[in-house]
Amino acid sequence: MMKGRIEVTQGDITRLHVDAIVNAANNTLLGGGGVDGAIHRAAGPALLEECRTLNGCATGEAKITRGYNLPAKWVIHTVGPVWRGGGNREDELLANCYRNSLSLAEKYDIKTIAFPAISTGVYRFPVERAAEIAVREIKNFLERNTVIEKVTLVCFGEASYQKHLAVLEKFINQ
Ligand code: AR6
Repeated sequence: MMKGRIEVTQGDITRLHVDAIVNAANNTLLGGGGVDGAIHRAAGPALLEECRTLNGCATGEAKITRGYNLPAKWVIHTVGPVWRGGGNREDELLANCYRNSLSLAEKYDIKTIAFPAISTGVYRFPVERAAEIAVREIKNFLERNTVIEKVTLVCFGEASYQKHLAVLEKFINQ
């Protein structure tokens, strides 16, 4: 049953005491702005050192590192698509980010995981459309998986939070 295992919250993902947080990274995995910058700052320089050994990450794929100084034990780094109008496989690539991150979490026996709103910042993916993809993919995954107990979608700012909440309610009620 999916209900109760997926939640939407508002705040700073780097503060969460969960088994893993997901990073909305870029193809280099060598840091950047937004949530990526915040995660690297909070984790400390050892995170970048480990990231250097990973040889980057393709869009839609995911790689895992330790969390270092973060309260989270693991960081799952995924790379969302840059929004280029919607006709360049953006939806499919964003769905892959959620699916591949959750598969990796399952392999590492991760029970609680938090996602930021991947691609909806610097990469300009429309928030509502991204939220629909996120909730659909998480729901589909949780219906088949029994290891992951809780998935949190962490929104930055009230506008993003309200949009995600509306999408989650729609999915739960259908
Ligand atoms: N906690 C939770 N969410 C956050 C936080 C935080 N501390 N900080 C920002 N967000 P973005 P993208 C939200 O731009 O669009 C980086 O430079 C933010 O408000 O971080 O996937 C990478 O290196 C937005 O809702 O990621 C890449 O180059 C969401 O996180 C590029 O940005 C994602 O925004 C990736 O762009």
